[in-house]
Amino acid sequence: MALNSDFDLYQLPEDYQGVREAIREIAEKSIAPHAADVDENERFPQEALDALVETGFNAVHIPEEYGGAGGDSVMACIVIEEVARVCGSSSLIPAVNKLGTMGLILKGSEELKQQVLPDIAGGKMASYALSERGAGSDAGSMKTRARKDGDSWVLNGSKCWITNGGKSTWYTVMAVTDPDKGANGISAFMVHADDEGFVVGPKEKKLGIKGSPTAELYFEDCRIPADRIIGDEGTGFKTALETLDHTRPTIGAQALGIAQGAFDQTVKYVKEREQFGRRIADFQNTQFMLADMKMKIDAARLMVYTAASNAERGHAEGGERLGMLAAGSKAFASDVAMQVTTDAVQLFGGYGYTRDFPVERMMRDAKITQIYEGTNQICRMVMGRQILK
Ligand code: COS
Repeated sequence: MALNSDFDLYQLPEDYQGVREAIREIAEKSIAPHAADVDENERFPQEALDALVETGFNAVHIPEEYGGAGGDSVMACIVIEEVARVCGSSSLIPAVNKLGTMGLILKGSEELKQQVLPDIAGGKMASYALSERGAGSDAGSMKTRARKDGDSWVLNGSKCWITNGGKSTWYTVMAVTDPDKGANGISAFMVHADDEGFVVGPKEKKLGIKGSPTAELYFEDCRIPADRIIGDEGTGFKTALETLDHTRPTIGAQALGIAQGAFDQTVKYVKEREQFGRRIADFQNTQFMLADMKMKIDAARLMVYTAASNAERGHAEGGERLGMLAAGSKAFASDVAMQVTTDAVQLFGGYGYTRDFPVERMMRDAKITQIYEGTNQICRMVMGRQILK
């Protein structure tokens, strides 16, 4: 499909347009044909991983000195949006590779970056392990412990709802190193899938994004070298939250892609479907619904790309606005994705409720974007705190 009126709003510089064209072509040719099967059979989208690795779109955010494309936040969002437009599960490959390495990129030592980042640029994957069964939105109440033992850290505990868990090679894991210091007693570590005492639990059975495994992780006296800590001891919670300030726009981009995908399918369908002797596109009700969907998508796109471009500047300025825009763009775009995909199913009528068309899958996939990387309630709380500061 041509890159059409989506970009009436404003033009991204030419380089970005080229990236969008390239990734859209790959998404349509190598990812879209498998999306329904990946969902139906709850299987990992290996075809998507292969296509993304082959073309260097698996982790565009990795700096060039570590073998990556050195793409900025805007470029990462373009890639994620375009993959999500055809397959929500597959878009978690570039999105979670960024989430799983952002803390390291922001705060890690040069040696640790050298150990991990070339792997991810080369096609291995990374995940982010913050949440626990009893510590979801209240991430600071985590119980997983890390204790220093000679030249090692020894981790004990568990993490849950880990996107791409079991498929990833590297994991950014937050654990308590000093229980008396609250949020300032949490540290961040890089754990490798082959580390002693690292165990992947069963996969969750989910409503959507069924191609991306979501697993529990167990740390059973998991021993890692001392230099696998990210930054200083006690800074891990802040690193985790700063990471989310950088990656919430990527979830906004994923939501935006899902919404755009559902919208594109709907526009095509209403021109073909006839009822009462007319195309359903000819009814004013249909046109008004399409107009509302389009307005919401356009507004979400402006927010997501503003937040993404701000992430570059915000990082340089250490900016507090970064967190507010990141949270706002994620919450807004994901609410839009839920509304747009629900309206898409409505316009498809009975067909929309079946797996004969992709909008049903898109509606299920959209739901998680309102929940992960900070529920939309937490995102609003982050904004509220910042507004009233
Ligand atoms: N960047 C860096 N530091 C931050 C920060 C940010 N965005 N936000 C807060 N901090 C700092 C605070 O300044 C505070 O440090 P000091 O004690 O030195 O002042 C510390 O971190 C703790 O912050 P706070 O007291 O605000 O923590 P709370 O427990 O009240 O709340 C929220 C933190 C709720 C915002 C956080 O737990 C959160 O984002 N939860 C959702 C987690 C999430 O998104 N999970 C999804 C995982 S990925 S699927």
